Amino acid sequence: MAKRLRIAVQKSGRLSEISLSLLEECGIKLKNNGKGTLLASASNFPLDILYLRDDDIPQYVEDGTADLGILGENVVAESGVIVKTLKKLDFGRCRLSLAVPRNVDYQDLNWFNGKRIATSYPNLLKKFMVENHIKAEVHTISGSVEIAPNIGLADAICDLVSSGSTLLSNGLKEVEILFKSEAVMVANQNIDAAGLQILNKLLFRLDAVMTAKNNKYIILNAPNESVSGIISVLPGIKSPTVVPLAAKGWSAIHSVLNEEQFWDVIDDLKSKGAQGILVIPIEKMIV
Ligand code: PRT
Ligand code: ZN
Repeated sequence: MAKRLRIAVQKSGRLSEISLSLLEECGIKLKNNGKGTLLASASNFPLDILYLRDDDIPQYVEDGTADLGILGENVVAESGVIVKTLKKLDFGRCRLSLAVPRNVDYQDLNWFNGKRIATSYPNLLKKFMVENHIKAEVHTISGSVEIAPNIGLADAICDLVSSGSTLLSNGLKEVEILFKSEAVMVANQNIDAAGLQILNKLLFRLDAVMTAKNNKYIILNAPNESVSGIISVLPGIKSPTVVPLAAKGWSAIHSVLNEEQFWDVIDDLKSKGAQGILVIPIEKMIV
C-alpha cells in the first residue's frame, strides 16, 4: 500500500477549525469527515486526519501513532514529550501567566513564597518555580482554574491568558508571564524516507499559504514623474511591475507588501503621489 502520513488535530476546541481550514487551504480535501469520526482521510493527498483531545496529541506523536500533530506549544511543553517542532502556525496565540487577586499589592516573585497556586500546568509552573527559587504549593486542577482564589482553594493561579477578560471578570490580575505560546506543527522523530517526502510536500504548501497570508498584492496609479519616488519605498519581492495607463502621463504600479510594513508604506506612498491604491489578498505565494 502506498505510504500515507497521519496528522493529529484537536477534535473540538479553539484550534480545531483553524487547523482544518489550514489543511484545506493547502489543497487537501477530506472525505468521510462527518462529526464523530475519529479518523478521516484526504482524497487527493496521502494524509489521514486523527481527531483527538489536544492533551493526547503529544503522546500519540511521540509514540508514532500519529506522524504529525497540530497543537499549542503550551501543551507540548507541559507534556515533556520528545517530538520535533516543524513550524509555528501563527494562530492560537496565548501566554501562560501567574495571576493574583486584584487587591494584592504585588511587588515581585517573592510574594509567591508559601502561597498556594492552582493550575492545569503543574510541570511548567514547577520548572518556573525552581528557576526562580520560589517555594509555593502547587494545586493541580483540570478546569476553571480562574475561580480557585474566589472559592478559597488557592491564593493565586497559573493559567492561559489571551485577551485577559477571564482574569478581569474573576477579580484577578496578571503579574508574571511564564511561557508564550502559539499553535505549532510537530512531528515524530522517526518518520521514514517515504513519509518525509510527503511531509516536505505538505510543508511546501504550508509555506505558500502562510507567506501569502502575510503579504498583500498592491496596485496603485501615479503620474509618471512620481514613479521612481514610489518605487523607492516599495520593498516588493523583486522589482515592482510598472505599466502605462490609457491616460497619458500616468502609470500603474503592481507590487507585493508584507503585512508588517503595510501601514507605514501606505503613508509613504500617498505622500509620494500614489492614487487609487488597491490592496488585494493573495491566496498562495511561492517565493
Ligand atoms: O477538549 P480539549 O482538551 O481538546 O481542549 P481544551 O479545553 O484543553 O483546550 P482549548 O480548546 O480551550 O484550547 C486549545 C489551545 O488553544 C490551548 O492549548 C492553547 O494553546 C490555545 N489557546 C489560545 C487557549 C487560549 N488562547 C485561551 N484563552 N486556550 C485556552 N484559553 C482559555 C484559558 O484557559 C482561560 O480559561 O481561555 C481563558 C482565557 O482567555 P481570555 O481571552 O479571557 O484571556
Ligand atoms: Zn485539553
